[in-house]
Amino acid sequence: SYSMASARGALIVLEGVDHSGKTTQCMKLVEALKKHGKKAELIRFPDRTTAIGSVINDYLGNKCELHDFAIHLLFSANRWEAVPRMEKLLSEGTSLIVDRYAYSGVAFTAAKGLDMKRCQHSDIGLPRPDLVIYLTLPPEEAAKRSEYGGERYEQTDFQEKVAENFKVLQEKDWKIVNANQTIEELHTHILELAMEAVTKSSCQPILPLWK
Ligand code: NYM
Repeated sequence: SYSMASARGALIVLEGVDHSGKTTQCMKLVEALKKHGKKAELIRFPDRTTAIGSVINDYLGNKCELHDFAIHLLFSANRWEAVPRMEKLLSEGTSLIVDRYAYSGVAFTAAKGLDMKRCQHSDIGLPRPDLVIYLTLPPEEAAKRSEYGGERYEQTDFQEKVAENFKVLQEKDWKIVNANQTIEELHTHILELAMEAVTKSSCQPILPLWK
């Protein structure tokens, strides 16, 4: 008998500077995809629930200091430890909506002055997203949004450097979306892009990132 490969899920990443609305949009997107009969799950990086994630959480909360490259590698390891679960879910047909990925990893560490290529190295070979949605927002606009300045990295000048780095990492297939619109307007646009990606990627192989 023939075994038909069943449709895999899509790997969809939302990126953007802090307070661009990624988390809200990721949660709404998962719910909407489910309503449309698609299997979908939310994944966020850093995943603070693991042992590595708890060190990252302490670092972000200024409870400990780490060498810039050491914390960079922990953020990267926090993605690698999720890969087996991600691959399993994707192969079972569940689409993954990912709140930040390797692009945040590189954009934030490189904003401290580390070489961008060197920063990319530890994430080479991760599952490559089928779709990257990049939310843009002027940093001054982001700063107006709630609770800015709580964690490490939450300063306008640093966020400007991060935004510049995202531009360097940007690939031609990224969807750049202006986050300065209502939550519902933004959601409608993102859902449309995601539905398209779910359909398109279902019979395509998962490629390695940055290879
Ligand atoms: N961040 C996030 C990094 O510096 N490197 C990474 O690899 C990732 C995934 O962590 N300011 C930074 C960006 C944020 C901070 O993320 C916490 P969030 O999405 O606010 O929990």
